[in-house]
Amino acid sequence: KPHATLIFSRHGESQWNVDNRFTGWVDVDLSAKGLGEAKAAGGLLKTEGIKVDMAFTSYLKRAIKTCDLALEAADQLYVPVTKSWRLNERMYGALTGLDKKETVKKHGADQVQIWRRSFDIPPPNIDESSEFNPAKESNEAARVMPFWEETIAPALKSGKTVFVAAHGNSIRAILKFLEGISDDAITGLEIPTGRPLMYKLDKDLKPLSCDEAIAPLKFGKYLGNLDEIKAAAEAVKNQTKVAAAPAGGGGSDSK
Ligand code: DG2
Repeated sequence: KPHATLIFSRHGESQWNVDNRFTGWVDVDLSAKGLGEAKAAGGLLKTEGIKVDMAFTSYLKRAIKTCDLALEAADQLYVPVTKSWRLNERMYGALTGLDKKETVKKHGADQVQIWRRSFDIPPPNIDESSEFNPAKESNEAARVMPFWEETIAPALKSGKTVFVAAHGNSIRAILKFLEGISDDAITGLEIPTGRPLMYKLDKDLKPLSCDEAIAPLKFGKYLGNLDEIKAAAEAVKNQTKVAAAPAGGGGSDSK
């Protein structure tokens, strides 16, 4: 009954994920743990008997290496891989390189949550003179969805099995569309590193139902141990959790 299969994986843990710094378009490498996560993701594809037809990744080495290591562990290094800047991470602008918790202390948790997870409000623009300035598009939907429309969706319509190794926010942009997640609910979706997330799709690319989806997802099935995956997603949320009262006074509605 499924017409096509789509598997996402956020890249394995990067060195700046370890350091808890906003990374965005900085080309940071995988940590030792991240290398292991990428291989484990490929091991799960193999265990599940998934044969990938084509793979897509970003222009950033943490995703490119994850793609290669996963395909190698799945014993499918022959799979053609297409790279696109459109699958890059959210451009973190002036936040690039900053410590996530220090940023919360300075600007407050609510503002930082908007910058990290809002679907249409980008972080503050990067300074022209910043060492991290690539002067590019920062809105996920405008950046990522043309690649979905023009490249990934046609492959799926022709019944292929597709693997996408990318980033928290570029994967989130596609999931919002695929699952029909509201602007509000999308801010609560956290994607752990190196965990394959599989969709079975019909001919119109509507996802088929899945009983094991983790809210707010309704259709995606994570491969591997669900308790571990929930804990890893929670850890991403906690990257900006600080004990102190929010900065700037007001809006101290703590959830
Ligand atoms: C992280 C995500 O991107 O950070 O740019 O700091 O997925 O490439 O590790 P990734 C970054 P958050 O959006 O989770 O803060």
